[in-house]
Amino acid sequence: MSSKRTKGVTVVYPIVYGNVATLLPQKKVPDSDHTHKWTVSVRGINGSDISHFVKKVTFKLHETYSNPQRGTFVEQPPFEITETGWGEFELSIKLQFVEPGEKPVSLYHNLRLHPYEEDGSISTVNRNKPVQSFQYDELVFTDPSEALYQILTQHPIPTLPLRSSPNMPYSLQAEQDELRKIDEAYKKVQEQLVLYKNKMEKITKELDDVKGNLEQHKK
Ligand code: SLL
Repeated sequence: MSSKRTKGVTVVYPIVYGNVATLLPQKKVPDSDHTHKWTVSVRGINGSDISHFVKKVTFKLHETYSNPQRGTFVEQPPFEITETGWGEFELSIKLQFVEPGEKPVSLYHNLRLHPYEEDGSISTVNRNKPVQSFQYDELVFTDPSEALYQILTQHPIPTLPLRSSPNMPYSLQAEQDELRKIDEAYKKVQEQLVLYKNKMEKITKELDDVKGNLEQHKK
């Protein structure tokens, strides 16, 4: 493969990674305290195959998993692993590309097993329903090698639809909404900062006044 780099070119490939989890029927795994079955996966949006440019995906699990499972790698699509367990943890997903010169990319995912309510409590009503936790991300290849550029552009790169639908929550509209929310939250934080700064200035002034009065009394 040619490792010559294509200068000034950026290829963006949208992906989705995360997990689904289901509650295990009790006593499903003999002699174990495992409560859930889960699958972690990474693929292109719309479930598209990424194996034309991804060579290997390594899933690194929590240290409570025994050694063989802890660093499981997959070299064929689908890039996913299924395990059972009892707890949630952050796992890493390392992507290596078909072009060895291209730096691997590590993604981090909080494995979710429980159906959480808005307030953070675990929903008892939805306890038996499968839980899903996925996130959208973009692989950004800046100045990729010529070979990788060829591979990436010879296959269709999925694009975000304009609007979300029940089985496709990611869209340009959702991206805009998210950006707007971040912007609003940023503004709110700035406003709060000004408020607190003013409050602090007032309190410092009051404190100085009290100190001044105290000095006057001492004299
Ligand atoms: C917790 N901080 O306490 C987390 C750690 C680890 C989950 C969760 C191991 C399974 C096995 C397993 O499920 N680990 O022993 O094979 O919730």
